[in-house]
Amino acid sequence: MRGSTQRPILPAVVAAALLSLQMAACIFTLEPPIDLQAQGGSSGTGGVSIDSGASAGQAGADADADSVADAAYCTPNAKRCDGGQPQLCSQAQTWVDQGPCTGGTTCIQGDCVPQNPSCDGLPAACGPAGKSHCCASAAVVGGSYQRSYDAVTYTDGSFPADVADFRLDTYEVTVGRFRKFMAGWPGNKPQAGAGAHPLVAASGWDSAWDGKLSDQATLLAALKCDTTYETWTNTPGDNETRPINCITWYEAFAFCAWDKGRLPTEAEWNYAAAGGAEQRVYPWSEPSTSTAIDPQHASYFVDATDMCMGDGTPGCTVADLIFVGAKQPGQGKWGHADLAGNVMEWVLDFYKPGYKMPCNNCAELVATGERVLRGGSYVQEPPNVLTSFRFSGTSELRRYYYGIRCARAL
Ligand SMILES: [Ca+2]
Repeated sequence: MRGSTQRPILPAVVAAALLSLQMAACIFTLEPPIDLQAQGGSSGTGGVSIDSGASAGQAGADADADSVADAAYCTPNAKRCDGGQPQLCSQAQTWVDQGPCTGGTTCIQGDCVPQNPSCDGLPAACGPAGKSHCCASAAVVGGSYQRSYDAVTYTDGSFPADVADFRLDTYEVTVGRFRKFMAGWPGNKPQAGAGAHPLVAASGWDSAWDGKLSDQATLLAALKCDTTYETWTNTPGDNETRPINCITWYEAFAFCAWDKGRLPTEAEWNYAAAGGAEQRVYPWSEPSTSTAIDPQHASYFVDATDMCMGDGTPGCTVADLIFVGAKQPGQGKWGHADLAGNVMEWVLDFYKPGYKMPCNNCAELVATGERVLRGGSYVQEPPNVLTSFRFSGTSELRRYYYGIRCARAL
């Protein structure tokens, strides 16, 4: 979608309710309330994650004992690290090597995850069962596709793009990860050129932006941008695995640069959400033209009666900023969570109607006054959490439905 209607009709809940009335024909049957803690963990790439710990790779007299223990732990789809490499338990209950971790990643609980500072010492408490590493970052296989085209809701195929292989974090940045960032603030502000996209010239931090980053006391206060919906707390609380919100574009950029990553380009973000050339309507759409959406797939604004159903309960509260990755059925083609809804996510590009052309790993870096956010949020209706939908806001804007997801080198 492009043109003025995709500009940020920004959503007081009241406005969202009014819009939802207009979109009544698009509302689907509601599912029963969801028990977030009971979801997932038993299908697909899920399963129990087990770190084999110190016993892995021991030789000699311990070997037999280890093999007995391994057999006991090896339930199909379970994962572990062995000698620093991920292993997956087969249906025949045999540990199978998954290949070494590459690209600056390390094996934690059976997954290759970036060695980035935001998860240093954090418990693996994200994902469908609350046991996955919050810094999990899934590889995206690059290719060619049409930006914002899904053959159903938006049918303008005029904006092709090529995207190289990259890594996109599986989850939105959590409060817990942002707390690590704040612990070093402001000493960890980005240096000039930091956080650059390796294939996009002049995409790193510009020292002219240094003044956009505040001191710690000011930033701590600013993170509390909405008394009802802010997720930040000055001491660890119940929101540690909810998405951080109330973030400006500059802070999003600074976080990802510090965390050994970068902001994704709009083309990359859209590519991951659309399943690349599959051109999915929603991240989970299979077939790609399926317009099915329900509260088991995403946290979004259902309708004027139920409003926010992210937590399985009608009405909107901070609990509708759901624990990242809680809704396993909503995962995208490469396993990313919450690409539709929860918080909308800053990307690198400036917003302009249409798209930068041509686009071979492109980003719109010509200033237009506003940056792009993608994915919609828990206070947007289904049409606004489509993979094709764009929002925009000035770089300094801070909203309770703005959040962060970082990209990285593969
Ligand atoms: Ca999101």
